[in-house]
Amino acid sequence: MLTNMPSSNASVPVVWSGDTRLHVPGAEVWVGVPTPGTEVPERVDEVLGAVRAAGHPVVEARGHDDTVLLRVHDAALVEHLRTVHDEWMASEIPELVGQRKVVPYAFPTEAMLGGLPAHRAVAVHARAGQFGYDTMTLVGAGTWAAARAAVDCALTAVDLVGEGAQVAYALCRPPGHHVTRAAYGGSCYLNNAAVAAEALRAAGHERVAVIDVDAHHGNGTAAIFYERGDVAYGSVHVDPGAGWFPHYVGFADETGTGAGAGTTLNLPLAPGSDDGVWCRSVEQLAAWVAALGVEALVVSLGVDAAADDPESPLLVTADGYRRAGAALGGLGVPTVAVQEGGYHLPSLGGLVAACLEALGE
Ligand code: SP5
Ligand code: ZN
Repeated sequence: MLTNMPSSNASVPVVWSGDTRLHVPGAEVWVGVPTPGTEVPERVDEVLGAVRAAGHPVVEARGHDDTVLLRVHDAALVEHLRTVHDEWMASEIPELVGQRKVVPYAFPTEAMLGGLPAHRAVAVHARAGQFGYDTMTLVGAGTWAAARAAVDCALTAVDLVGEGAQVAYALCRPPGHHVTRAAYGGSCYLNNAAVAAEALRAAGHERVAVIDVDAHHGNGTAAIFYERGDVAYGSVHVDPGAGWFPHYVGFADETGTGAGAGTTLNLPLAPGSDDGVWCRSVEQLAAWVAALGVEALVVSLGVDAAADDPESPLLVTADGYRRAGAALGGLGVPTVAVQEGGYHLPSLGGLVAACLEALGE
């Protein structure tokens, strides 16, 4: 076989949009210190290059209206993200302190309110903390356009599955799984995976599952579906109990409530976990959703569990991601994979391609 030929005959349509590059994080503020953002536009180029080299067809995202998006998120969050940067730039803040990206500084938590009813904050720099729950996730001039384009990528991938593809992959950026119904954070702005799951429900699949293999627990997706029996959420991630983001949730005792009782499964792993236990965990998640009788699958495909990734202490290899793809593809249900994290530019494209190769077989 010629070495410059695609190494796989697997063919998974890849949906992307050039607009996803418009979000430029610049700094992220961590423990009060601006550090270089790792969720950079070049991530898109790396993944595109790798999936093209592997022979997957690449298609442009089609525009979709807000119908499904507004089933997942509060209208107030969507409106905030759409308008907040313009409002920030029109405020005194850019001239006063030179900050041209939206960064919250105060948060209307129960700790601040102490039971008092919160009024709408007039100052945009205060309102930023109503919708953003951390200081790492800045909103710049292109953030809304990119986040909304990522939603279109996810919705187009769902369309392709509806049109007969067994598997489609959405090259979403910025990622989404940390976004709850009403607040953004964790380098995420709109929850692409939750939108994909909701769109699969709307397309007639009665039971849908999200399997999240990003290194971090997808607290946003988990919360959105925690009380629902029709969308299951399963995740393998670095143990928040070992001190890792999202810190407060993602523990094994979170199993769902109400109609969603038993439809959440968290598999936290110790820092330093490698292919053996990680792949067994992905296989356990696959067996669990099969037992639930799931008819369609969303994969939150973060590749930051990789050994070289700067944002997590897991030690997964490309072979591990290939085995994960095989386990998930083995479910044999219509599947939409959505890009989440993955920050090591030299390797992240190959990790995505390894997973897609097996997922599409
Ligand atoms: C989608 C996704 O993978 N989000 C990851 C969010 C976790 N970020 C936690 C960051 C903790 C501090 N990082 C310091 C590195 C500064 N660049
Ligand atoms: Zn992550």
